[in-house]
Amino acid sequence: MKIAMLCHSSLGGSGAVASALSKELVARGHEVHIVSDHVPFSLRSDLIGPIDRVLETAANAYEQGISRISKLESFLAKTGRIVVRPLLGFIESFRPKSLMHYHQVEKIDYPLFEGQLLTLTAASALVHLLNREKIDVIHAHYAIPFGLSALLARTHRPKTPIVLTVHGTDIAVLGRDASVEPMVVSALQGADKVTAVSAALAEDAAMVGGISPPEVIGNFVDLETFYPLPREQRMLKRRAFARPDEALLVHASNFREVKRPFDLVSILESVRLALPARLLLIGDGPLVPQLKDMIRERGLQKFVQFLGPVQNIEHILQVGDLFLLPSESESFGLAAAESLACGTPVVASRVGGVPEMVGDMFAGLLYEVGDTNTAANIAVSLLLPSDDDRDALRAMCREHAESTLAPKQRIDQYLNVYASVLKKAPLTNH
Ligand code: GMT
Repeated sequence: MKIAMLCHSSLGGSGAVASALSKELVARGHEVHIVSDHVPFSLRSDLIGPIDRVLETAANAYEQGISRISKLESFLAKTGRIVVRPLLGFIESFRPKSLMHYHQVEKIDYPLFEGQLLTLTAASALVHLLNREKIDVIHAHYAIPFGLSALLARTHRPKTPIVLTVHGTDIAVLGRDASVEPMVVSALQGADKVTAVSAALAEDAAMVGGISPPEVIGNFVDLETFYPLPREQRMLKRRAFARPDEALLVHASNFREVKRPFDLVSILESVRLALPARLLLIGDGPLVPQLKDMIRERGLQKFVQFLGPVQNIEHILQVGDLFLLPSESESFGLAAAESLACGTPVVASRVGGVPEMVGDMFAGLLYEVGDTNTAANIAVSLLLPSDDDRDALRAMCREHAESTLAPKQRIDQYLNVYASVLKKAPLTNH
């Protein structure tokens, strides 16, 4: 199957999910065309790594060969065409083929427009792609702009089915913001199939869009990348960030209001009343400057480290003692799920899809949004026990991840969704 995957490139769960899904689909022999404004963060090494550079060089060499042959072809145009055409076809069959492709959404530089018109430029990039390739399914991630871009592109190719996956604030925040809400509704109502990353989000999307509840396809984690380290190795790597007697709390996000990053500081402060502890912060976002001010005002600079965006987040999640997720709203909590797969327990607010993701086994580690005292108490109760007890808890986290977050079933579900929309639209444009 050939899938056009529209997704955000910036740091964040929806781009990470679209990228991970693309890799899994390619591994199963499907062809994926990523349409985005930059190469998505987690696909950088896949799409512009050394292998691609080698492929690019090989492809260029091939192109040059073709242009020489084309000259020869025009020279032999009158008499030799019959010989040259099959020769070209033969050479084409040796052209290096990759199943993962990237299509740049261009920036529009026209002084009349104040902002970027991502919805339109993404739709245009998609139209160009649809004109060039026999795309079977368009899979848009995030209701706006990409759900809408897909609908616009489809005015050129009316029979290409659209699958829309909603991820979180596209519904919970933008779906309730009068400035864009009608467009969120259009994206939800216009797609052939909507999927949501948790049951809580599916319910919300149904309410916002006036549609029947989307199919739930939870996010998944690459369990071979996100895995627990043996205790000795973990303690060794952990030394880069904390002393052996200090607890290491970890958080990763895009530091927006919805993530409640200031709660992290309050939790750290309370935990430190009971035991020595440090906080590692991964990612970047608009609230970072204010967060730094707060940390300074509370005299906690020595105990908080900002790592910024991290490409291989697993190396940090593996060494953490706890992952904190104090969000106001969270449809799934991908970084927390990755943390569980690394064996690191999660203390999180009881919101959205988080209870579904952590399951009954870890329901006791959830607290009401904003109740940082309870969060700190839970954290301390997990940090105080013996090394053996903490290792047992780490093993339970991993078991939970293996039984609920493995990719296979989720990829099967997406492929079934693609098959179902294709069945409904049997007359393709090809
Ligand atoms: O919706 C957002 O806030 C952005 C989005 C993203 O791109 O990071 O995050 C959402 O999608 C992730 C992947 O499905 C989920 O793991 C996050 O829980 C979700 N964020 C929120 O719901 C706040």
